[in-house]
Amino acid sequence: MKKPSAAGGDAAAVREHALVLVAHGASARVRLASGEETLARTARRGLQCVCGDEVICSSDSQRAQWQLYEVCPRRSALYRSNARGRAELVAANLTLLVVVVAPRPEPDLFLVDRYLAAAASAGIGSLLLANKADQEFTLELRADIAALEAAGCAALQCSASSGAGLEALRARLRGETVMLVGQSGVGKSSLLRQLVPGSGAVVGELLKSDEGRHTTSAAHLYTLPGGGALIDSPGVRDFAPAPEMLDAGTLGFAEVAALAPQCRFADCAHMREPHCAVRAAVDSGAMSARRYESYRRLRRLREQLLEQLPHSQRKPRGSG
Ligand SMILES: Nc1nc2c(ncn2[C@@H]2O[C@H](COP(=O)(O)OP(=O)(O)O)[C@@H](O)[C@H]2O)c(=O)[nH]1
Ligand SMILES: [Mg+2]
Ligand SMILES: [Zn+2]
Repeated sequence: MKKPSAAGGDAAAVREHALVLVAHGASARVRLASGEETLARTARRGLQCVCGDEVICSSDSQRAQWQLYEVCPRRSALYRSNARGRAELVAANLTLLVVVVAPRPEPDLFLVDRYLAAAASAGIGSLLLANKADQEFTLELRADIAALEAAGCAALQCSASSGAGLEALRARLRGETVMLVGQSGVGKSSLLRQLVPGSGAVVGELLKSDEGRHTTSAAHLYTLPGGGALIDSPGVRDFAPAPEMLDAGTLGFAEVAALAPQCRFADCAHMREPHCAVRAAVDSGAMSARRYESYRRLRRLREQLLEQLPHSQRKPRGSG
């Protein structure tokens, strides 16, 4: 039986801001402003939250059952594209995307570029992290990393197994909301264990009370010991940016953004147009040919994905 209350039954309700640690269907593991962690169920259909979201939760006065009824405005949102070109929200409020590469498995630099492009287009900072510094880096990989640095991408080296470079990494991550991404096998889980002691045991436990469903592929938010947060997203391995979230003019390529004002046409796509400063920079060696090839591939991928979308959903951003 419901307790009668003076102000329309809501008088005893408690409201609190909370941070989403794991989101899964209609429920989420949240950390309340008080520090308490609890399960909250979304109050209505269509209310979508993701890892990293700030939300408002409410409960009865016993604080036993929490409902999640509002998602606070996001400072940033990282989207991926599903196979049909639709945007899927991966994580909210990230400030730094850490793209991990290693000598093995064979690096996929085009995947790295797609992550960097998505981060730049979303206003999220990025860091290239070369892990397994205890192994030998080929000349080619060194050159690829140098080209990314020349394009303005910050880079660090470390080894999750030897510990080399981890202090500098911790210092860089302090206070940031970070997501570690990269190919399977580059060492993301190993890095997580180093950066968040005890995190290994937590995976898979966070939502155990949620109808026994498993969440091994769901993103988890961990608190960094020095302040800040780290989101581990095992579900994001291959990655295509959501086409309508990419900056339509530059696709998030920093070199292209820097060169584009010198192209003859203001809407130059830097593909076949005459007097294109981007292509001139590639010809002169000022821009990496591999990065430019990556730009071209991403432009084609973006077009393919946009074509699959219904017209109403094509809302190219940027370039005006
Ligand atoms: N030599 C070396 N091996 C590493 C390093 N970091 C991770 N590994 C190994 O690389 C493999 C994949 O690591 P894991 O953390 O599971 O990669 P993930 O798939 O990105 O999560 C494991 O065998 C790790 O022990 C490192 O810095 N140096
Ligand atoms: Mg892993
Ligand atoms: Zn151009």
